[in-house]
Amino acid sequence: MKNFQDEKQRDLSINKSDGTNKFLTTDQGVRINDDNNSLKAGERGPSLLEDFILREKITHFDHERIPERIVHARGSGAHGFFEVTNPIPELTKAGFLKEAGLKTPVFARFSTVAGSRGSTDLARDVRGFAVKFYTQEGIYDLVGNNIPIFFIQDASKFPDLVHAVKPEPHNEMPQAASAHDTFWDFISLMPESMHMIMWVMSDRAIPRSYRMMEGFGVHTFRLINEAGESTFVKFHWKPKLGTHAVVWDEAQKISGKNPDFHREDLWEAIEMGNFPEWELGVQIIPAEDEHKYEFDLLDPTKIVPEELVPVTIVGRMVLDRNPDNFFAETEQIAFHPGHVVPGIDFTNDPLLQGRLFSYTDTQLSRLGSPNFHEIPINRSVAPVHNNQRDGHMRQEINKGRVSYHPNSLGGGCPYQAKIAEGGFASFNERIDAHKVRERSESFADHFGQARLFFNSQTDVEKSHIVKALRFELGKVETTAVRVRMLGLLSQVDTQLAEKVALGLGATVPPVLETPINQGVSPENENGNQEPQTVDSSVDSSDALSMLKNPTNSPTIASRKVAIICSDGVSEAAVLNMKSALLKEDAKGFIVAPHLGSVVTDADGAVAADYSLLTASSVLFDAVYIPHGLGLDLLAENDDVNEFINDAYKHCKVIGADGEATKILSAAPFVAKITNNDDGLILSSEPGTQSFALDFIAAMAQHRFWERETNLYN
Ligand code: HDD
Repeated sequence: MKNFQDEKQRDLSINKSDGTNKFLTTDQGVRINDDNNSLKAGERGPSLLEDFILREKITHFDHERIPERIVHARGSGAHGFFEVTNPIPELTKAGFLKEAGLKTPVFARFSTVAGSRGSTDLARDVRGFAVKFYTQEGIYDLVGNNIPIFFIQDASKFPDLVHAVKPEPHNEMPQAASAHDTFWDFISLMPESMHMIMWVMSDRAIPRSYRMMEGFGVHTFRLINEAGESTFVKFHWKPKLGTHAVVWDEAQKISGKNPDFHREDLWEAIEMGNFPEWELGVQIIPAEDEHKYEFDLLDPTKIVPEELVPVTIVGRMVLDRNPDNFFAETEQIAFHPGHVVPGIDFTNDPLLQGRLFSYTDTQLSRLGSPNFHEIPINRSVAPVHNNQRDGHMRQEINKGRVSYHPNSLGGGCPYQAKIAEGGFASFNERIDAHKVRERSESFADHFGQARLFFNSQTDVEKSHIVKALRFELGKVETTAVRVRMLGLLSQVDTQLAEKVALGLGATVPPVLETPINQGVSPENENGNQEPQTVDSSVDSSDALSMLKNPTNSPTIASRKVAIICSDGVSEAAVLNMKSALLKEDAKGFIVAPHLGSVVTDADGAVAADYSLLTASSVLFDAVYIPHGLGLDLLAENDDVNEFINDAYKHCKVIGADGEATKILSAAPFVAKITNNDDGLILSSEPGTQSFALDFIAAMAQHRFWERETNLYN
C-alpha cells in the first residue's frame, strides 16, 4: 500500500530556507557588507534616504504583524499523521478512512478561545482542537474543541458571545478570563448555554496538557458512502495518556510561573520522542434514527450519550514533528469546517451552517488575501486546478489564455470530475419548508443534559464546579447578574445552586426574575417557547467524568518529577529514582537551592536542572525529597516549604525516604497528614527499588483527591 505520511513534509521542503554558511543578503539577493550601520552623510550626520538596505529592513519589520485570530488567538501546533486502524468504507467513501494502515499527514493546532496571542495557556477556557488532514482528495479540516457541545444554538449569537467574553470594551479588562460582568450577563440571559457552562466550570477547562484532552467535532456531520447514502456521525478524539486536568489554584499559579506551560509541554514531548497520540472515534447514527432521541441531533448544545451510541475507533493520530517556524506554520494555518472531502458532508445544524461562512471570511482579513490556500502550510497535496485568478500575493503562475469554464480554447480544461471520478457532490437532502427566522421546538430543552453532566461527576468534580462558579460569579460586580445565574443553576440542580449561593452570600431566587431571550424575535408568536427541561434517558454517564472516564489508563509516561536536592544528597537515591522514572518514560528533574552542581554523599555531583527560584511545584506532577544531608537547611527554606505545601494542596504525590521524611514535618500542612494518605510515599530506608515503584504506582493515579476534604471542609 502506498503511504502518504511524508508527503506534506516533502511539499513544505520547497519553501524551507536555512542561512547556515550563507551570505547575508537583501530581499533582492544582494550581499550585504555592513548590517550594523546605516548610510549617513558623515559619521555624525543624518541618515540618507538612499539607504535601500536600511529602508528594506525597517519596512519589513514594520509589517511583521498580522491580525490575530478573533477567537483562538493563542495556540500551538504540530505535524503528524493519521492512520486508519478500522476502516469504514461501508459508511464513507472518504479515501483517508477507507483502508487499514493508510497514513495521511496532518497538522493539529490546540488553542484557548478568549485570550490574545500572548495570554496564558492556563486560562479557564474551552480548548480548540483543530486538525488539518492533507488527504489525497484535498484538505479535510476537523475544527473541534475539547468540549463536545457549544454555548449557543445559532451562529447569529456567536459575535454576541465573543463580545461578552472578550475583555470589556471600555477598559480592555480582564485578559483571557470569563470571570467578569459582561460574560455572565450574557450567559444569564441565554439558558441554552447551561450545558456548556457545566463543562466550562469543570476541570475540563484547565487541562494538564494538550496531550491529555479529548477532542470533539461537536456538530453532527454526515458520512456519505459510494452509494450516496448518508449516516449521521459525531467525531471524538480520545487521548492515549488519558484525560487529566490541573486544579484551579494550580492553574492560576502556573499562569504566573510559566504562561507557556501547554505550549512548552507539547513542544518538549515531541522533542523527547514522547509523541502525543489520540484515537479517532465515531458515533454512528443511522439516517432512520434522526428523530429517535429526546434531543435534536442538529442541536449543538447536546451530546449523544455514549450509553445510547457507543464510540467506535477508526484510527489514530500521532504528532511527531514540531514546526520549523511558528509564524509560517502555526500562525498562518487556516482551518475551516467547510473544508471537506467527498465522503463527508454537513447537517443543517444552524451553528455549523454559520461557521461555513465565517472561516473563509476571517482568513481574508487575517491573512489578507483569497490566496491564503497557497501559503505552504495550507497548500493541498492533492493537485489544485481551477479558474480562480490573481489577487494579493498570488504565487501560482497559471499558463494559457483560458480562465473560464466552459471553454473550448483550452479543450474544456480543467474539466469537471464525475462523482465516480471523485467529484464532490453535496448530499441530496430533500428540503420542503417555509423560509422562517425561528428556532425549532426540538431545541427547547436547556437543562436536561446540563443535569446529566452534573449527575455524572464524582463529588470531587462537583465540588470543583461549585468552586469555579463561586470564583467566576464572585468576580461579577452586578448583583442582579449573580442572582439570575443562581436562578438558572437551580434549574440544573438545586443543591448546586444552593452551594454556589453560599459562597456568594446570596439566596437562590424562587423563579427566574427576568424575561429571557429565547432566540426569537418578540414579534414572532410561534417561536416564543419557554425553556424546558427534558429528562435525559441516561441518568449518568462515566464518559462525561474525567475521574471515572473509562478510557483513562494508568500511565506516568512523559510526567515530570521534581527531585529536591541540596549538598550531601544521597547519590544512590537520586540515580535510582531517575532511572526508575525513565523506564516509565517519565523524567526526574533536580531542583536545588542554586544552579550548577549539588555535591552528593558519595563526593560525586548531580547537575541542577532548576534552582528553587526558577522552579515551582505547580510545574511538576510529583515531588521527591531524597535521603541525604543538608535537610536541616532545606527544612528552613521557605521556598521548599511552599513547594511541598502546594504539591500537597494540589493533591500530588510526595515521596521522601530515609532522613528526608523529617522534612515533611516542617511543612505547614503536617497537621493534616493522615496515615491513610496514599499519595504520601514515605520510607525509612533510603533509595530502595520498591520505594521508587510505590512512588510510580501512586503517580499513575494522577491526584489524591481525598485530601481536598481535609483542606476545604
Ligand atoms: Fe470557531 C476559530 C472551533 C463556533 C468562527 N473555531 C476556531 C478555531 C477552533 C474553532 C478550534 C481555531 C482554529 C485554529 O486553530 O486556527 N468554533 C469552533 C467550534 C465551534 C465554533 C468547535 C462550535 C461548535 N466559530 C464558531 C462559530 C463561528 C466561529 C459559530 C462564527 C459564526 N472560529 C470562528 C472564526 C475563527 C474560529 C472567527 C477565528 C480564527 C479562524 O476562525 O480561523 O472564524
